Amino acid sequence: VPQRPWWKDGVVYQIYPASFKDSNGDGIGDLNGIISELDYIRSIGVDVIWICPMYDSPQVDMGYDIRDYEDVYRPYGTVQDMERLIAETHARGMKIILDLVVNHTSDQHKWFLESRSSQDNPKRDWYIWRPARYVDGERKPPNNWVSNFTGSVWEWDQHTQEYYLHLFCPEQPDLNWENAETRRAIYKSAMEFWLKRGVDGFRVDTVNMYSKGEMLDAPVTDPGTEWQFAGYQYCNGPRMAEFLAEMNQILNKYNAMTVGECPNTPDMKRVQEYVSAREKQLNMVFQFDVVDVGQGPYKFQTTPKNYTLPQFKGAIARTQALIRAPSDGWTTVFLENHDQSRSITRFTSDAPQHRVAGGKMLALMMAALSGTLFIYQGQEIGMTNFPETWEMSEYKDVDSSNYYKMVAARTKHDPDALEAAHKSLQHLARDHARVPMSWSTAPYNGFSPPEATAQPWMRPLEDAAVCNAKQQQSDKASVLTFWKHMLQLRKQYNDLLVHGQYDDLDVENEHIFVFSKTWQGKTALCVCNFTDRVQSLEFLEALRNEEMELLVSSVDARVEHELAAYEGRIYLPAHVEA
Ligand code: TEU
Ligand code: CA
Repeated sequence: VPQRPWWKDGVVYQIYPASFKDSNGDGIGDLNGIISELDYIRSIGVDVIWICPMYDSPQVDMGYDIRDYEDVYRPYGTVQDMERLIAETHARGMKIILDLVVNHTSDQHKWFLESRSSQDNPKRDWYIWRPARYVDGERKPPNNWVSNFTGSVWEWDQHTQEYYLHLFCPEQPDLNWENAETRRAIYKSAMEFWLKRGVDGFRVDTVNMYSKGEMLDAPVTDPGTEWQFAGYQYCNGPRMAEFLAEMNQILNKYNAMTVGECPNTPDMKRVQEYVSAREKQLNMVFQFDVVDVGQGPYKFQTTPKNYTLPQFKGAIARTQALIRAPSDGWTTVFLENHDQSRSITRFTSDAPQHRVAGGKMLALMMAALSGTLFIYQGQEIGMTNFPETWEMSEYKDVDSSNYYKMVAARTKHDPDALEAAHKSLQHLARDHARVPMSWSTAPYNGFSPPEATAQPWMRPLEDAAVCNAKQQQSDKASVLTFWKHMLQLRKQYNDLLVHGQYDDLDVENEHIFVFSKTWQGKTALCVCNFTDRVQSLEFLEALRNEEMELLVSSVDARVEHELAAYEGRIYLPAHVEA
C-alpha cells in the first residue's frame, strides 16, 4: 500500500491571529501568544495549524488586504517571530500552513501604488483597469457586477481617469493574473518567501477567482440595485487549470500542500477536476455547500435556520461524494472558519441546556466524515455566537457594517428593516467567529494578560464562566474532552472514518442524520439526533446488522433504544481491527 500523504489524515486547527492570544496586553492577539499555546493545540490531537493572514496590512479586511507579503503586521510580530513559530510548530511534530491571498492585494501595496500612478506605468497592467462607459452622457463602470461587500466592483480613479476592479473592498484591488510578469512576482513574493522559511503549504484564498473570463454584465437578480451578483462569471474562468499548473511547479519544489477556497462552484464536475490527483490542480478545496445551506446569493437576507435537515445532509453528501470510487480526489470536513458564525448556534442550539450536547454531537459527526478535518479556534470548546443584545457597534467586520449601511440606504433608515438586518447579522455575521478566544475566567477571559493596557479589539464573550479552555481541560464531561476523544477514535479507525465510503441511509428523515462508512467490506454507522427532543431508535434496528457494537455516544447517560436530544453515536461492526 503506498503511503498516504500527511495532509489526508491530518487534523487542521485554524488560528485567527487577532483573536487567539494577546501576549503583550495591547488587546490584539499576536504570534508570541500563538507560540505560548502550541502545547494546548497539540493536546487536542491536532496535526497541522493554519494561520490566517499575519502579513503587513492596513487591516481593512482583517489582513486579507496585504500591503507586503514579505513582512508581518507589526502588532502581531515580525518575520523572526514567524520563523520561531514555524520552528516551534515543527518541534512539536506539527505542520504549519499559511493563508495565500493573491487574488488581490491592499491598495497600499507598492505594486498598486505604482500601477495607479499613471496609465503608462510599467505596472499598470498588473491590476485590472478599464475605461468608463458613458450612458446618456453619464459615466458608468465597465459592467454591473456587485462586489462581495456591496456596491460596484469598479472604483473610479480620478488621477488616471479609469476604473479598477475589486471583487471585495475598494481597498482590495484585484491582481491581473493574465500578466505573466505579475504571476512570477506573486510566486516569488507571496509563496517562495515563506516556503523557503519552511511552511508546509497554503490555504489558498478565493483561488477560483484568478481567471475572470469575459467580464460581461450579469443577469439582474436583485432589482433593488444597479449591481448584480456575478459570482458564477468571475469564478472558475478559462485559464484556471493553466494558472494552477504553473503555481504547482513552485509548490512541488517544496512538497507543499494546498487547500483552495472555492466559492460559487455548484458544478461538482469542476470541483472534481480541482481535487483530482491526476489533474494536480489543488490537493483539496473548501466548498460552501454545507456552510451556506439555506442561503441564496445574499446571505444576510436569509432567515435563521432557513433549511431542512435533508438539505443539510444533501450538502454533506455532495462534498463526501468527491472521494467516492472511482474518484481519485480528496475532500474536506468543516463547519466553521473565520467567515462563519458558530456551528452550535447555526446547526444545533445554543440554549444553555443544549449547547454542550450540540457541540459534542457535531464533533462526533465531523470526526466520522471522510476527508481532511478542519477545526476553527474556539470550536473545540463549543463557543457560540455572541448575544442578540449586543449593539451594532460590537460588529467590526466590513462585511457586516457594509450590509447594514446598504439596508439603511435602501430603506431610508426604516427601523423594522434595520432590526431585521441586525437580527440576520446576529445569526450569520462573520464577527461571531472573531471575538477573543475564551481561555479562562481571568480578566478579558484570559485572552489578554490582567495587566493589559488596552481593551481587546473585540468585546470578549460574557459566558466564559460556562465555556473556557482552562476549565474544560480538567472536566471529563466537557466539549473539549469529547473532541480529544473523537480525534483519538478518528486516528484509531482511520480507514473507516477518514477514508471510508459515505452513504446516507435515510435521506428524507427530517430529525435524524444516519449515515454509514464503508471500508473494505466493513461498515460503521453514525446516528445524530438534530432535534431537542428524544427520538426513538427503533428505525435503526432495521439498518443495523446484529454484529454492530456501540463505539461511542456523545452523552453520558445513554438509554439503549432512545437517542437523547442532540445525541450522536457511532456503531462499529464487531471485531473490526483498529
Ligand atoms: O473569503 C471569500 C469569500 O468568497 C467569502 O467567504 C466571503 O467571506 C463572503 O462572501 C463574505 O460574506 C475569503 C476570506 O476567507 C475572507 O475572510 C476575505 O474577506 C475574502 O476572501 C477576501 O480576501
Ligand atoms: Ca498583542
